[in-house]
Amino acid sequence: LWKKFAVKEFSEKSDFERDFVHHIETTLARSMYNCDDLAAYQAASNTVRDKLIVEWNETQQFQTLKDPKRIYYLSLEFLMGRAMDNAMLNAGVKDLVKDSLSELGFNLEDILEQEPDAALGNGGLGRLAACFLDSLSTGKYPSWGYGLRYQYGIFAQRIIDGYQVETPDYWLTFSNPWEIPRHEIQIPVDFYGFVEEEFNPQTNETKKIWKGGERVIAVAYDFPIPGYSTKNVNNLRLWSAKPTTEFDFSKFNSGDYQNSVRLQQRAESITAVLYPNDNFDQGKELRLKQQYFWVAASLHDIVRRFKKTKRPWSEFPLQVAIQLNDTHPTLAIVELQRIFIDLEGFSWDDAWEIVVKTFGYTNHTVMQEALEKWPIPLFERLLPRHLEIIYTINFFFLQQVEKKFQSTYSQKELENLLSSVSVIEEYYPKQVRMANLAIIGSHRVNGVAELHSELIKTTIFKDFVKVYGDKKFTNVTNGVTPRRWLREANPELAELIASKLGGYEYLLNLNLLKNLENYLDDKDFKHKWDIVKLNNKFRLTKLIKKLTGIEINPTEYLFDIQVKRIHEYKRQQLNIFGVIHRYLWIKSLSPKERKSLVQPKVYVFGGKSAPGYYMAKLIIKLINAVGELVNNDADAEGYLKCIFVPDYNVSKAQIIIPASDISEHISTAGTEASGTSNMKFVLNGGLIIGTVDGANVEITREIGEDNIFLFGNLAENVEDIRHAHRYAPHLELPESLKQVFEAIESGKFGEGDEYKPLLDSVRYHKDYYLVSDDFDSYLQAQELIDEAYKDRDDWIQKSIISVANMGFFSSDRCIEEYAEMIWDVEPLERD
Ligand code: 26Y
Repeated sequence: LWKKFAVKEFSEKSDFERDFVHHIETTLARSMYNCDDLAAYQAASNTVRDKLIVEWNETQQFQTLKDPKRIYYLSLEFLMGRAMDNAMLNAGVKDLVKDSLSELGFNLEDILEQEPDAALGNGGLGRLAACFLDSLSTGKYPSWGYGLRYQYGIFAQRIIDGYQVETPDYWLTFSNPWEIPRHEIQIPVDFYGFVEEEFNPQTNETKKIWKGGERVIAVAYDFPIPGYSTKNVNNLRLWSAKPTTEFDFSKFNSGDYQNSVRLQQRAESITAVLYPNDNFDQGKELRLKQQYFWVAASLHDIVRRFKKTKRPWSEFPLQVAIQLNDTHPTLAIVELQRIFIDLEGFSWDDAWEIVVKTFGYTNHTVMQEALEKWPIPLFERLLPRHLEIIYTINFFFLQQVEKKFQSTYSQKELENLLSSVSVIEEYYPKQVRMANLAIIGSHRVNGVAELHSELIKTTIFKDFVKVYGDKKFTNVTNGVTPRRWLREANPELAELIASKLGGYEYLLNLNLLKNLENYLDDKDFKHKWDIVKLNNKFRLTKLIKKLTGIEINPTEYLFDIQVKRIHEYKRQQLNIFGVIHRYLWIKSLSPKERKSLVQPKVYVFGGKSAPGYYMAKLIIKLINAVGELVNNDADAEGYLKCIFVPDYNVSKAQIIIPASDISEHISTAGTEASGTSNMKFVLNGGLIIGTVDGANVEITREIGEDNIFLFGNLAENVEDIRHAHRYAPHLELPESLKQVFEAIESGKFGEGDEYKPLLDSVRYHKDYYLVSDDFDSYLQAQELIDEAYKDRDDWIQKSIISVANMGFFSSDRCIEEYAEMIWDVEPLERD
């Protein structure tokens, strides 16, 4: 009977309009007579959402029926950005919605602007997870994302007097139509407490029982993830912390009412806020709590789903693949082992075999300060049983290592090897090394670009290669979704490409872009290509005007853009020193010389610094101070602009990236694991200036070295150069950089003293990031860019060839590689 009442999805304008008005009048309890853009956004998004949910339900039911192997992607960050535009494009209803809204008197673009970004991530790692979800759905892989539903995403950045000021990002002010609260799914998670031994007289065995001391409830919130051009809708499940309703009566009765309320509030604080550190470990107790809360709830869910199928446990790794997005979810390895031995009664070895087959670990950094370590005393208090299990894992592992090497290694060599691969670092206090645990507990470990995957094998994890050989270590070069990063961000370019390639098929098979090379002599096409870039520059200058008040006429300028987290290793300081150098040069020229020699440039910066990262904040201040001077100097007018776009986020990236002529990916060689914005920029027809680092290497291989501006020292030489710096009596700066430092110290950019730490880190503190070594090479590459830009026809040619060869960097390719090499899963087509 009920089937006849099944929800009807809209498929025509009149259906959409009916549902829209319905939501205005009932869901929002408003009237069409006073419906502003915000209300229209809410009604429109609810209408699109309803369509998704129907498909989401069917996908989930179908998967339950077929019971395929599923992928579980565990990430503490999902930097999703906005959902509405993506949902419409993936479902193929954007034009319909646009026309319907227009008939009702609304402008779709204005309405889309109402949606707050879901900014539940810091940068590259979080955005990668979001691209992966898109590709997993599009590729029809049965998969779930698991994360935390932070009430506060990454902070909103304001620039006040040139300084970064953080303000809370409470993104849930208006009810969020893109999430479905599952109040019925409540999973208890315990912390603290103690471990008891229980003797079982029947089996003559003692069992360890963890009695937790503090209980928190995990409530599920589900976010439907639509695929492009498929009815497959996967699920992202984010957990929110809630207090238990079991009130602490002992406290209550003793009149300590306030304290028992405080305990309840403490529970909610677990999912209150995303930690705003990128590539920097602080080791805070609340962060460890977040990790366990999320991991425990997710595994409970995964194990429950498996148990429902009544399959034997031996089939667990045939049905379940869990991918660890960096070490943040490494506790999942320990938790699964605990479930198997403490709760399900497995032997240690049987349990461990299943655990290792289940997990894969992706490493995203080689930098020491980003490797997670937890002090043992903290661990022992918060998760006493897990620490015991870690000791046991480590004990068996070290035993195995010892056995393998005792006959060939000297005592000393063996000791060194053991202490390097041990999960426990002998330090004051001792620490748990999460990366070592992740490697030992996974069947595959991957880096995120070729160079990076080689580096982890030869540097931070080299001793594990001795133990396991190198088969356990593999590479999956990152990718980005062309749906968001081409079609959604750059509709004009996407359409121009579609007009040549016979439609949008290339969004599903990005290698088809290769066919653009057939049009390299097509004058009309190249002209249109140029116009699209100019239009995108106009779109960006409008945004810049709105955010900073600064007006720029884009027709005259080359746009040079660096947007990413602010970090010393990413070297925004190198870029801004370069801008100062250019400014000094322009000042030294006569008006006539300027006219003939200077390529007008706008330098655009954007990105957030971790709130406690003093040096990064100083770099932001310097960029703004340079902008203040340069943008108001008549001598530089028409030649140089320097803009800091405040509050860089995903939706701003979608406007900024398509507008670049050149973007900067200039990390010290060997420090940027991959980078993904480099891929986005090139996919949008921008060229790049970069070091031989991360995915720049593979981008060069794909697009050809004539189409990229590489500079700087190579990764293989960085350690030697650092060594030389350490032992040099003083560091000799290049003339070019001396001039820049003098200008800064002369007080041109405000109080010269203020930037002393920044200059000193180069001059007196060993220049760890090789700014002085790479500076002249950087300036030369910039000159080559100016030269190349003069030949506009050739520049456009370079741009088209680059785009034509970016097929490899689709996250669809990336997910296929994971599926084959790590997860052993197949797509499941809904019939
Ligand atoms: C330890 C904890 C505080 C922490 C939090 C966030 C550690 C690291 C991170 C974030 C790391 C990150 O975003 N890494 C980036 O991952 C991208 C996707 O693989 C790479 O493209 C990029 O090079 C790398 O820096």
